[in-house]
Amino acid sequence: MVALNGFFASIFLAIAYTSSIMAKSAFSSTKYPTHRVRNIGRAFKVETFHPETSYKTFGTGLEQPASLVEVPLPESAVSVVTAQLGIDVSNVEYKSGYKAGSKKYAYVKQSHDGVSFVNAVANVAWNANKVVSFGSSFVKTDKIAPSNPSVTVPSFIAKIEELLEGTYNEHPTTLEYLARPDGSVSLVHVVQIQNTEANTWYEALVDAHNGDLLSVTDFVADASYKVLPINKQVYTDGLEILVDPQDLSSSPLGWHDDGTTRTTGTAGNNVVAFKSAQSATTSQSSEGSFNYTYNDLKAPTSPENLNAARVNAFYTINSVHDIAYRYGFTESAFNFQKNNFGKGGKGNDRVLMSVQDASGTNNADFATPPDGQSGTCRMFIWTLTPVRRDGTMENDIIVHEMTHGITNRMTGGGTGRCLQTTEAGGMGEGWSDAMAEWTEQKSGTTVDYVLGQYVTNNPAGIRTHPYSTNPAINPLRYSSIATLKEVHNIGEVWANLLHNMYAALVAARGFSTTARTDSTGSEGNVVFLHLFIDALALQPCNPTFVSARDAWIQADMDRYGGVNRCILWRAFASRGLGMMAAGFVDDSTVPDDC
Ligand SMILES: *[C@@H]1O[C@H](CO)[C@@H](O)[C@H](O)[C@H]1NC(C)=O
Ligand SMILES: [Ca+2]
Ligand SMILES: [Zn+2]
Repeated sequence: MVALNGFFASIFLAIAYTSSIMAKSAFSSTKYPTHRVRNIGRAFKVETFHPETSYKTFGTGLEQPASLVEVPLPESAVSVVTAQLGIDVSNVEYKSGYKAGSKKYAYVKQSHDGVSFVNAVANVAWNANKVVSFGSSFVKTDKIAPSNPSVTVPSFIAKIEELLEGTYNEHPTTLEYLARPDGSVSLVHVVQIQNTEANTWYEALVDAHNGDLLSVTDFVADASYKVLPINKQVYTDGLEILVDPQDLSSSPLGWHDDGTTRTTGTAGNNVVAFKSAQSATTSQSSEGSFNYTYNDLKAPTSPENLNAARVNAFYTINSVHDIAYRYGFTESAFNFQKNNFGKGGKGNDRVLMSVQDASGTNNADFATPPDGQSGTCRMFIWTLTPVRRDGTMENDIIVHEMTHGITNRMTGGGTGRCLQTTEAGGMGEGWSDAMAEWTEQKSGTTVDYVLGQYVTNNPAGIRTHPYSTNPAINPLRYSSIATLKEVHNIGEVWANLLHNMYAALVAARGFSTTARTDSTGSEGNVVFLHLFIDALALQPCNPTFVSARDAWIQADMDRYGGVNRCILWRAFASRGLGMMAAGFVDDSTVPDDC
């Protein structure tokens, strides 16, 4: 990028700078429309049932009696349902409906003795005051349980919590009827059971006459995504279909719900991934599934590839949101969300992720305005290979960009103004590379790390050296900055310091394979990311290497009582950022007790 907006930080300044560019189911498919078997927890299997739905459409529509045309929607809905089914108004409960131009929609539930049904519903649609469709899953009630419960919620809650491996979340319980596969109707207590660690959230339907668990609603069944998993780096590592990858501790309503709107496309509370216009998102390929296959022998812009790219962008930005949230990049710490759920900070600033952005090539960038305004990421197509490559199919680039948003927001309190000096901007590039590396290290053996090798089709990637603890592979030291002028080159020095710190912490404290969704461990990679995020909030506006180092030492004191102090000092000192380092002159001093 040449003309840089002040807010934008690109993955590398210009292509010329890189010296080395060469340029489910155990039952028959006949039950698919009405049943679903879910495995819950370690050993529990439950089959849920939804009575068969009848559906009629009426072409140009059924005339309604003139007397019904002007009545409110609930009344006309109930009258259509009672007429269609030949039942009494006391068996129909209006639920919701709305008007859109000349069209009207209404949704009702079956009801008995004033108790509504969970799974017996009907819907009516009108156009120009004529009924155009009617759907119903109402059931017979000749085998229905009494409407007065004989067991209470406290009498069975412990058993249900154990079965569903979660805890009751205090959401008010309800009493409803449940239609059963054998034609009977049971009275149920409806109770929400949640487990934020394991990412589960169920509605338990418990028999109100004997306390048995009869069915569940799975609130988390958002979608499956064919993507490059966050711990993989590049397209050639292989796409996988991931089911429900969202972390409900970080995104309580999942990735497609902002509390007002629920989408089935690549737009949600944390990010909207689009091309050209924010409305140009990718929709599910089938219900609950984003199953698009990227083929890099075809142009990135071919329709299937574009869809796959938007899905991967949506997935990766959401994943970084969820990981960083666990470690402290929350609403009150100025993160990017549309709805903040009353948890502080300013909302309405989800990330706008522009995929295959037409304004550039061979790069990517991220603009970080203040908290309350959306971060904007632009991903470009790379032109260095005969068939062009899409930066969106290389996760290190997406994670690098999203991390600009994290560091720019968390340094200096959400203003977006505090990584503006060359030195601080350089560290910004370094943190971004280090975060990409953090997501991709796979074991306690810390391996050297290269960035940008797929889009450039060059194993050496886009930086001057791999990140490495070996000075023969990466010789960069604090003093190297004296001769480096460009932020990405300065960033390499910082990223390599962070790589050395990471490797030392993992060598000393081990490696957690669940660090992305569990920030409570004592392993080195968990400790590293805590200190990374904590230090951002601690450090001054426009930090230097020296003040950023001091913030890491302080972060360790604050969170861990300083137990990692000597590990950190030795790592810093090994690359010239010892106690007396100043003015880009190396120093290898560590505290006396280290
Ligand atoms: C995804 O799509 C492929 C190709 O269309 C198909 O073979 C596969 O079964 C689908 N997988 C899922 C889980 O939807
Ligand atoms: Ca915000
Ligand atoms: Zn960058």
